[in-house]
Order: sequence, then structure tokens, then C-alpha cells
Amino acid sequence: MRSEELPTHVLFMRKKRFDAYQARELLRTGPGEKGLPVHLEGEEKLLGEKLMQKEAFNIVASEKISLERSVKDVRDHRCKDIIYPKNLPSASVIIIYHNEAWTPLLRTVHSVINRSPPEYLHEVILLDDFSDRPELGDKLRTYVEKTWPDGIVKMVRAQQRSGLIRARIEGAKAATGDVIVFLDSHCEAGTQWLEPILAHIQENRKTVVCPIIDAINDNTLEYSSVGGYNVGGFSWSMHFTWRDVPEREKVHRKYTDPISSPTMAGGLLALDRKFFWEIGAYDDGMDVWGGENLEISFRTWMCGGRLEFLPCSRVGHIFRSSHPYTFPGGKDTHGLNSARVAEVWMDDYKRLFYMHRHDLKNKDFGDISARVDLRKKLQCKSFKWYLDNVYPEKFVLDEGVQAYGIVKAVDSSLCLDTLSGNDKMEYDLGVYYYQRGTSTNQLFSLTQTHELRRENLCLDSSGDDGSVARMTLCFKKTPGMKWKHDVDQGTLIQEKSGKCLDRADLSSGDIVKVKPCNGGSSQKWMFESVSL
Ligand code: UD2
Ligand code: MN
Repeated sequence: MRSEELPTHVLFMRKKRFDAYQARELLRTGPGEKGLPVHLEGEEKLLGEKLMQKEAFNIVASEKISLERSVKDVRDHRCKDIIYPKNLPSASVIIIYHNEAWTPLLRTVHSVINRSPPEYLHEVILLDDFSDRPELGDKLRTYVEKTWPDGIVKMVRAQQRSGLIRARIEGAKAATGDVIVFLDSHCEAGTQWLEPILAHIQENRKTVVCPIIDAINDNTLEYSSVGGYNVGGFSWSMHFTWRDVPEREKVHRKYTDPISSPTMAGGLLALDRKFFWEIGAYDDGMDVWGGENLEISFRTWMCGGRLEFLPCSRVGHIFRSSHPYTFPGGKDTHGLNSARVAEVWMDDYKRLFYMHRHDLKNKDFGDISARVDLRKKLQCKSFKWYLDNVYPEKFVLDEGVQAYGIVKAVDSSLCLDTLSGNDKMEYDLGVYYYQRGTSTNQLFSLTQTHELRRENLCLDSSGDDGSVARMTLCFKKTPGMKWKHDVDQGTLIQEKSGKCLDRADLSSGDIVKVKPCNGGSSQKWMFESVSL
């Protein structure tokens, strides 16, 4: 039932509940209120740390905090002056979970209900992806019925473990609001989080929008603003990455304007419900976790929609460093799901994915024909169009470069290697045994502008005497990032210092050095291209 069709007394009750919370939110006191951290001591500290291994967050700290705690309003002051239209579409908020702990799950629900104006919050759908924690059965149902007797929270249970992607599809089937909003089950909605989302979708029904994701600390549960904001990118191994807002976007926008982003993180998003189905929902051939965020991002842009982040809508999320649930069959679902994305959406560029994931080349990732048909039916644009128009900064490691591949040390079994620093913002570059093109840690490009580059990191030197080779963000464009490869001599010379990359006296796993050039064989390198 839509809110305008709700019996007056039900809407009245919801408004009363909302107003009552709003009126006392700032007066609340207790552990963790205003989003402050909870610091445990003694036995509790030890217990919290121990349980962290199972839960991947501090459940003891979380249990000390009210399920209805306040969070500080971290929005920029310019957001607070915006007046949103009165007549906004209604929202179904879908929270999917598999064996989520009680307190973060219910804190998510409470925060949504307490901070969403009742005239816009059509329903909250709790989609249980076949959890087997006892408290998520009858106890949860009783809690929900008692706490929200007006039926605003609807509980749906999957008949088998479906994984987060199919769980979201089931949640969307159960939804009847104008707009669907997906949230992870360990979030806290911020002040006025919903209005910017609904207003923006009302303006353009083909826009998928994401709130800014603030961080809830996994140990202290502190809610903290991410400060400025970034947009989403991806690595060729198909992991989501955060990146700076590009200059081309910065120039013509106000702080409060939506900002277009090539990709999304995945967990927190909203879109017009009918548009969700028109554009192909999610790929139901994807299992458990991973890949769907890039899939919906590519698909949205390539098939006529937009993806935008809203600086004035904020939702906190507990970022956990491991998964507190099982992966049935021990499958690498991120890899297999990503292969589906590469096959359906990335045209020739899928070579770059497989170059990083040789192991997936002949793996069975299931039937993709329905998704290929969908792409045809929607007459979606090419992946090249997406790169050129949506993500022109994306570095393609074998296009328009002088060389790419493995950088082998001459007369040695060593070659340049990230030493697994790949995920870091910066790291020292090392040498490691040659892996015959099977290790993504050993792939580099030499660009036309003389950078030795991987994804968005370029080689520079660091340390007091500039002798340490360090990978750092290319957009800094420092003078130290220019390297000349003398193909005859094999030397890699840093233009700024005139010094050479040197492996003398190094063993596998050591950090490579930048030393005065001496013509010796320890300064000779050659690119070995790898087949894509
Ligand atoms: C991020 C996204 C997540 C999803 C994922 C890639 C954010 C903040 N989170 O990982 O939403 O896009 O990347 O797939 O952007 N769940 C199920 N069934 C399962 C497994 C998980 O219902 O089989 C639920 C889980 O309880 C949680 C949600 O799916 O509510 C996301 O899982 P996560 O929190 O472990 O993912 P996260 O945040 O690491
Ligand atoms: Mn999550």
C-alpha cells in the first residue's frame, strides 16, 4: 500500500514515531551515541578481540550501543540548506543478510525508520538469505512485530542460500515502492539520507544513485565521515577501487551536485523500481559475493542510464576485513562472477581481465546466454564507448604504450615485481623470481610519456638519496616518474636523476634500487610481452 493510501491512523502513528525520535535524537546519551567510538577494557576487550575473528567486527562493542543510537550529521553545511520537493516518490528499502549479527542488523533497520520521513518510506524489506543463526528466526520475527506493529517491516526468507545477488533480486520482487534502495545489513543511515536519493531519481528515472558511504569502524563502531568524496573505478583484475574526482568533473560542479562515477562499491544503491527490471535487474547466474557491482555499473552506463553519487546523502557501513560467512563449495565466486562480467560486457577488453586471471581462462562460469541476449535487446553500447566516454582516465596497459609485459633482469632469474603491494596506494617496487607470465605482480607498461606503470601507479624514486624505487600515484606527475628505456643497452634511466634501475646484490623479494649508471649487467632489463 502506498503511503497516501495508508489508513490515516497508520500514517499518523508513523509520523508520531518519526517526530518523537527526531525530537530526542540530539539529547540521547550513552555508549556510542552521536556515532562516538566505544573503547572496551579488560575482559571485555579480550572477548571483543576474540570474537572479532568469527564476526569480522567487534560484537561486544556493538552490543553496548543502543540499537537506536544517534549519529552526528556529517554532511557539508551546504547540504543542510537544500529544500527538497514535497512530493517525492516512495521508497522500498531492501536489506539482505546472511547470518548477520543481531545488533548491526537491527541498527540498520532502526536507523532507516528513524531517519526516513514516513511519507516517503513505503516499506523495509528484510530479506533473509537462508540464515541459520537461531536468533534470526522466531526471536527476530517477534522483535519486528512488537517494535513495528504497523507492518512497515516485511520479512522474506529465501528457501535456500542464494548469495547476495539473487537475494537482492528476490528482495526487489517483493518490493512495491516507486524506488528501491538496497543496503547491506550493517549500515546506519545518516541525517536526511533519503530525500536527495528520491529527489534525484525523480528528476531522472534512468539514474542509479549511491549515497556517500561513511565508515563505521569495525572495532570501535565509531561513525566517521569519509570527508571529501571520491568516485569509483576498477582494476583489470576486476576489483572495485576508489579514485579521486577527475578534474574534468571538478570544474563545473557545485559541492552539492550529484557526481557521475564509472562504478559503484555495490552495497548501497537506489534506482527506480521499474527501471531496475527494464535494465536487467542483476545477473542471476552469479553466486554468493562479488562482481555484481561492476556488472551493474557497466550495464547502467552502456545501456542508456547514468550512475551518480550524492554528496548530500550519507550512510555509514561497517567495513569488515573478512567474510563472516561461508562460501559453499569453497568457490572463488568473485573470480567466476567477474568472468561472467568480462564475457558479457567487456568485448575485447576481457583479455586484460584474463591476463590478470590466467587461472580462470578455462573455468566453467555457467550459462551467460540470457545476459548476452539482454545486452542485444537493450542495444547497449560497446565497452570501448564506456572507456572513452565514462572513464577516459582508465589506463589500458597494452594500448598506445612503448612496451608492456614482464620486465626481466638480463642474466638473472629475477624480474620486477610488486611483491604483492598491488592493493596499496603506494609501495616499494621489488624483484622476484620470473613467473612465466602467470603472476599479475610482474606486469608493467612503459607508456608513451615514459612512465613505468601499472593501473594507476607509476614508478618514482624515494628515500633521502633517491635510491628506493617506489610506485606512487601517476596523477601526481612528478619529474621522477619519467624513465627512459634504452633498448640497446637495456638500461632503465630515470630522467630526473640520470640514475639507473639496479638489481645488484639483490635476492628474490628485495626492493629494487636506483643507482648511478655503470653499464653493468645488473642494470640491464628487457620487456617480455605476454600473450593476452
Ligand atoms: C561489497 C558491497 C556488497 C557487495 C560486495 C560485492 C559495499 C559497502 N558492500 O562488499 O554489498 O556489493 O561488495 O559483491 O559496497 N549476503 C547475503 N548472502 C550471501 C553473502 C552475503 O545475503 O551469501 C549479504 C551480507 O549479509 C551483507 C551483503 O550481502 O548484508 C553484502 O555482503 P558483505 O557485507 O560481506 O559485502 P562487502 O561489504 O564486503
Ligand atoms: Mn558490507
